[in-house]
Amino acid sequence: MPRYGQVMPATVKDKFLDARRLELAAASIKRRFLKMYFAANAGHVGSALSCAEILAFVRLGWMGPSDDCILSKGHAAAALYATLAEAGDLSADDIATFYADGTLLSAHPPPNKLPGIPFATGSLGHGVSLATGLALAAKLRGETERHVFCVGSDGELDEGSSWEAALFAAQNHLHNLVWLVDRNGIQGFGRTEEVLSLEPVADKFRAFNWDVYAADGHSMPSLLQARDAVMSARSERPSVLICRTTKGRGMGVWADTVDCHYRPMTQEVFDRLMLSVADADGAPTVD
Ligand SMILES: Cc1ncc(C[n+]2csc(CCOP(=O)(O)OP(=O)(O)O)c2C)c(N)n1
Repeated sequence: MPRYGQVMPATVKDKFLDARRLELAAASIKRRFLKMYFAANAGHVGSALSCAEILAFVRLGWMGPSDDCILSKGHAAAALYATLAEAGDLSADDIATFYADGTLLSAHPPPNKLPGIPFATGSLGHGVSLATGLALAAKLRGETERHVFCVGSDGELDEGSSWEAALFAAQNHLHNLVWLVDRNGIQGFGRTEEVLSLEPVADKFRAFNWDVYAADGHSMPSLLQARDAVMSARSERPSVLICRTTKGRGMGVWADTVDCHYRPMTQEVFDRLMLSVADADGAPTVD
């Protein structure tokens, strides 16, 4: 199994895949992690389905070889492992160890053991601090081309540490930092707006001196449009991309519910989801 820092062979790691190829990559990533979750009889499927396109887009459609990406919502680890497999950084044998005794592919990403995963994540509210540190280091070293991405959740915006990092990043003009928020509107025990209201979240980020962008987090054309807007802005501010998503997209009655956070898939739900991403010639059509 490769360790972080080694040079890996790439299969689909061409920089800036176009929308169609990214859609196919996202469908393949979903097939991979659905099988992983089903074999492990594990939960967090809805969280992974929420950010599958975002992860595929960042890692296969935006990141360059010297960039970093932190999955702050570490409970969606299987989506990250599947994305790394899609990029050729993990093998099918690696993937088969998900959740097994002694595996490196644990329920939450382990620190500095796998390619593309420099830190452990899963304790919510810390990923963006880690990303902010990497972005500051890159800036201090004069690595002007290097970007740092953080894929986070909306629930972890309840954590004060998220907003401390936001203040710090703006203060230090970390224009090389891009935070993608998976805005599915659901957190551990209910809807975000009922548990601890975030809206108007875009205005909050603006007040913290961030550049704010919005996208449909399941649409590659929308995400690519946002990427181009960020890259052409030439701003001194960090960027946040608020991605509207559906938690558990495609899970039938469990979609957009707290249930899809915890429940392992039944055979019926697994079959339905696999069918929805089965057509290798078509974009996933799960609504
Ligand atoms: C600091 C911290 N508190 C609690 C948890 C337990 N936990 C795991 S996932 C989750 C909430 C999931 O909601 P969200 O963060 O919005 O993620 P998503 O809906 O995108 O899966 C919680 C509370 C945690 N991982 N870290």
